[in-house]
Amino acid sequence: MDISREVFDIVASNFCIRGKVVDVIPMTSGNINRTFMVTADVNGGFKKYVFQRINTFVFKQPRYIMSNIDHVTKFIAEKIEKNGLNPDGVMHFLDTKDGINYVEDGDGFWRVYEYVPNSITVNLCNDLGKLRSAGKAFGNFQMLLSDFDASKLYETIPNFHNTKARVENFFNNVAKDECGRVAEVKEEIEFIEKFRPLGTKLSEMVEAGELPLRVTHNDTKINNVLFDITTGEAKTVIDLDTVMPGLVAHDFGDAIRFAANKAAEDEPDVSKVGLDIERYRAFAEGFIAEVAHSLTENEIKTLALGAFTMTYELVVRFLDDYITGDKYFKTLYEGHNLVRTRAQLTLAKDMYSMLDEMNAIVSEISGIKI
Ligand code: GN1
Ligand code: MG
Repeated sequence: MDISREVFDIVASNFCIRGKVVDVIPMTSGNINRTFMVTADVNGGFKKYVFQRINTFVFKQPRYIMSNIDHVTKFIAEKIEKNGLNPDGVMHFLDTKDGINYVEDGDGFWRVYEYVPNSITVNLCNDLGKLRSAGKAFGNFQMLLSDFDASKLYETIPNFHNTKARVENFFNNVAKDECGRVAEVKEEIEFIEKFRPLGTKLSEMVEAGELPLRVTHNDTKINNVLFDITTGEAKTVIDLDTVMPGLVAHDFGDAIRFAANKAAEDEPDVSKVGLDIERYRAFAEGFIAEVAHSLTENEIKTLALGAFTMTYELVVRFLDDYITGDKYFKTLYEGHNLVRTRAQLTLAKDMYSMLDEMNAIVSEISGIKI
């Protein structure tokens, strides 16, 4: 490992973890931050923590994320306590001796939270019960924050899901072609151009005031849900780095993009990629049951389009990173971002061909004609 054991000892002592660090296991999921499961021997009993080093290329102002997280987790924790709900329903970040929830030193920007016992994350999931439960968890997360004062939040990554701005930026980078990679991705660029009107429709609707902004999670991959190992039910939603004002359709859509795909986000064999409509239905049932009562008709009518939009947006983002030299997303091998692009492009096309069916399912569940 490129980070020495000593660094973990120093971070642990900053967060007042009194025991000795006895084990550090890198966790591979997550395309941005570095995450480690750390075990400490506290008075002869082992206690587990999750240590994360924030990617400061992506998050230019990591203190802002931690301020958002502080507000959001405290707000949810209060609600949970008031309503007698399961305290595992929110993450508990540790404070340092100075009473702040991060440590910044020569080795980076670190935060620590307590590992939620008996919990597990999944990447690919074909268990419909789990998908329904994940849908409920993300819907519930949004409902818990429905009366949260959004003016307390920093916009940690401006225009994060402004697909229109991302496409404009992408074409500027195509024109620059700084790595000389544009010639080999002509087909993918044509796809982005062809589907630009549909892919940027939600951004246009926001500009026209046709969709409300709410406090949303913005990174609703199923591996950002903790499941109870015993019951298989979702316990809590994690990765709160991008909680910001956003669209309900983005949260629904990004979850579908990841969890209702028959293959991994970066599957090299695109013949395996496609939308599994039963997984889509299961997630939609859980999510819509939680949020439908508080949504406008336009929001419900754009949920399925949100899935296409987020998949289209990831085509743009992965390809943008590829042609600008792979600086944003962690890559595991040369060309990884191009493999991701092609998998997402295949999925976006599949969703496009199934949009009517996807809308029909939302209609059936919500009772709103689309
Ligand atoms: C990143 O770090 P992770 O894996 O939760 C990215 C998301 C992308 C996702 C694609 C801050 O999320 O927006 O959808 O990769 N997060 C950020 O897998 O850019
Ligand atoms: Mg993330």
